[in-house]
Amino acid sequence: MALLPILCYPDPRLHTIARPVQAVDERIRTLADDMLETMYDAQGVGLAATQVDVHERLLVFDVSEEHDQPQVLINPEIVWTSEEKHLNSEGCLSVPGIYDGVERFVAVHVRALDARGASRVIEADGLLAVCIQHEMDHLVGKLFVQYLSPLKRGRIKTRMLKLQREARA
Ligand code: K1U
Ligand code: ZN
Repeated sequence: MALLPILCYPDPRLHTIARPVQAVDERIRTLADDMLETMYDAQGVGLAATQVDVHERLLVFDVSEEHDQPQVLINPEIVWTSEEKHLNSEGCLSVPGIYDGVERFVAVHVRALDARGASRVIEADGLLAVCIQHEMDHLVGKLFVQYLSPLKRGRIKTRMLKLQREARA
C-alpha cells in the first residue's frame, strides 16, 4: 500500500473528465487500496481518483463511525435521485481548510462495479448521499467551490495559492 499525493485547488488537473475503467483488474484494486490508505491518512470520508491525478471513474469512501467499512465504486452512475435537496456544509481534501454550503439531493441510488467487478446498486442518504455526489462531481472535473459565488471562489483561490507559496518557501 502507498500514500498518494492529493492535488490541491486550483490545480487544473482537478478539472479533467475521467474516462470509464476498462477492466477491474489488479492495477485497479491496488489503486483502490492506495486511495483508501490516502483517504484514511488525510482523515477524509471519501476520495475520487481525479484527486490523485488518475483520470478513471473510480471512487472510494468510508462513512462508518469506526472507519472500518471501506467501499470502492467503479464506473458509478446515478440511477435515481430524490426530488428534495438539502443544503449541507462540505469540505474537500483538495481544498483544505475550506467549508461552505452546497445543495445536494437528499437521497440517490447509484449503480457501480465493486472491487471484484460485480455490479451493485447503493441506496444512499444522509452523509453517504452527500459524499457520493461530491465524489462523482470530482470524476467530471467539478469541485464544490464551483457551486459558490465567483467572489467566494476567487477568495478561496487566492488563499490556496498563498498557502501553497508558503509551503514551498
Ligand atoms: O472528496 C473529498 O475531498 C473528501 C471529502 C468528501 C466529502 C464527504 C462528505 C461531505 C463533503 C465532502 C471529505 O472527506 S470532507 C471531510 C470529512 O472528513 C468529513 C465530512 C463530513 C463528516 C465527517 C467527515
Ligand atoms: Zn473533494
